[in-house]
Amino acid sequence: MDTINGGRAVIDALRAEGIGAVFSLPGSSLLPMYDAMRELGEPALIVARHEQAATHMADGYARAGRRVGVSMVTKAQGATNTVNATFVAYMESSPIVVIAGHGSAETVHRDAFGELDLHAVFSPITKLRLDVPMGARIPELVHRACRASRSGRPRPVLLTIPLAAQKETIRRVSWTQGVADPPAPQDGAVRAVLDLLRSASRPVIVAGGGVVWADATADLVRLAEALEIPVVAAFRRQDVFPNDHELYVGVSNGAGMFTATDAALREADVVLAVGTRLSDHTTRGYRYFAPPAAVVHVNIDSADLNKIVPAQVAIQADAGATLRALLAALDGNGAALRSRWAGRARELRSGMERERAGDGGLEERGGVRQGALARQLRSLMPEDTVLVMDAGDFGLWLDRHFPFPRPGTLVAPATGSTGFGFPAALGVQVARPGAPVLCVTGDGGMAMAIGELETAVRHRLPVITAVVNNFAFANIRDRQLAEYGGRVFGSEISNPDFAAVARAFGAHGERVETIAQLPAALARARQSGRPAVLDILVDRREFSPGRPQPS
Ligand SMILES: Cc1ncc(C[n+]2csc(CCOP(=O)(O)OP(=O)(O)O)c2C)c(N)n1
Ligand SMILES: [Mg+2]
Repeated sequence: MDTINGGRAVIDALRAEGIGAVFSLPGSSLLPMYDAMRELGEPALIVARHEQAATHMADGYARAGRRVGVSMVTKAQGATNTVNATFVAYMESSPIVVIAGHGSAETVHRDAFGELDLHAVFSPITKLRLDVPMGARIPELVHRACRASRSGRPRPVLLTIPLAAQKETIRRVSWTQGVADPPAPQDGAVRAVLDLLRSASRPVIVAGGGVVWADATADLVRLAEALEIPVVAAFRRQDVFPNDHELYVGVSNGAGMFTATDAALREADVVLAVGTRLSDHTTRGYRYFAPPAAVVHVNIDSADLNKIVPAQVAIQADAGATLRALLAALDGNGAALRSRWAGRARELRSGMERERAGDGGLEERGGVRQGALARQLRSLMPEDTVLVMDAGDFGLWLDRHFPFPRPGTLVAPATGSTGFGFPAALGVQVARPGAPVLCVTGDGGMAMAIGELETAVRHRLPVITAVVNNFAFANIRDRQLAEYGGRVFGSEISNPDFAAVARAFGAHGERVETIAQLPAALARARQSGRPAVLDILVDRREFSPGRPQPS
């Protein structure tokens, strides 16, 4: 009989799932799986310096590679360290599998070392929680965990595997599985959408991450062009539609959005919301899309339909399948419909362009200005660069001045979790080894994940990180300035020289004090072929677009 141990069975199953990398921090409960990875040489084992970071890496890997990301962590101590990152992946529909070591049958319910009710901890932040009861069940449950996380709405799955099961000798089995077709819309629903459009005079398309996961940007472009409908990207999902397209009118981001974007959403009478959950940010605090606007909501997860925004037509289906069904039903007859609103998209678009061009804050004034920084980074980095954003106020400048011409080139935390950016960028680089990866993070966010510089150096991940350094949690400080009578408290920080810190870790590091220094510094960073940190000293007094100005 062909036998292997349970740890090897886990790794064989991950390989069969096409998983190329496992992000981890070691613990004794993982060692049979480590031993199998050592022996086989794959998947690549990426060892991080904190389990939260390892799990953000798995998330970045999943989003950039459009496949399952695996975070492998030890028992309770390691598993609970992943909670924030698992929450982010849950809220943002990213398919990760958290594999956690676990106590065995002899110790369960005895509060033994590292024993905790992980189902209770993970139930609000995973779509499924599975415990391996014995070695022989490993292949089945590893495959089930991967499949569940990737199918339907992508989301995290927890899989616990006791050390004893990993040590068991089991029969080697091979696993084959069919992949179900993603759900397509009913004909009646497609006709109802076209009927609604016949009554529209100011329609808008709102597109979210579901379109990227369905790989359906080309279909979205075709539909938008056939109908000449303006397209708005959901919060932090700008890469869903080419931003240089004449029908793109901006991202709905709650604060600092272009007037034209706001107008497209506020004035819309028919809304085609595709592959988005219509979050509080995308709907600007649920103010958009109220009746009499008629909403068509397409989402693969029925739980998101009619949850907050009432939909006239609710379609539980794959974004790509729905876009293609609409195109087929139009059958080249979009012109008749669009005559009612032709020209509106062009008007909105030129309004947006005018506003962008007129944005102040580009001239130097005691530190780099962030509008200029975003523009320069865009023009200096190639089109296929994947931008990985952290959460902080600098993001509002990127939203206005860093356009995405290509789909799948933005990885950004719509949950606003600070500390996501740098580790996620490392996962993105693992998923796309040759691609330029640019991480833009604040000084607050960078310090939250600074130890991962060592991970980047050890695994030779040449991510370029721009630290927007304003010596503050500026998002918080600026609210105190504007809303708390200028009483700044607990939101200003001192920082190390991030460039020197990077060099101490063995990475490339440079300080940038004027925008004129940026092109050469960025070129040297790229040429170094190493992880690189540019510590960019920005104007500390600068307020972000859309934030209330201090009186
Ligand atoms: C995990 C987490 N903790 C706290 C916050 C609250 N918060 C929102 S923005 C922000 C400031 C981040 O500072 P920095 O990275 O320097 O960006 P800046 O706002 O200065 O541009 C903080 C602390 C958060 N969003 N996420
Ligand atoms: Mg800051």
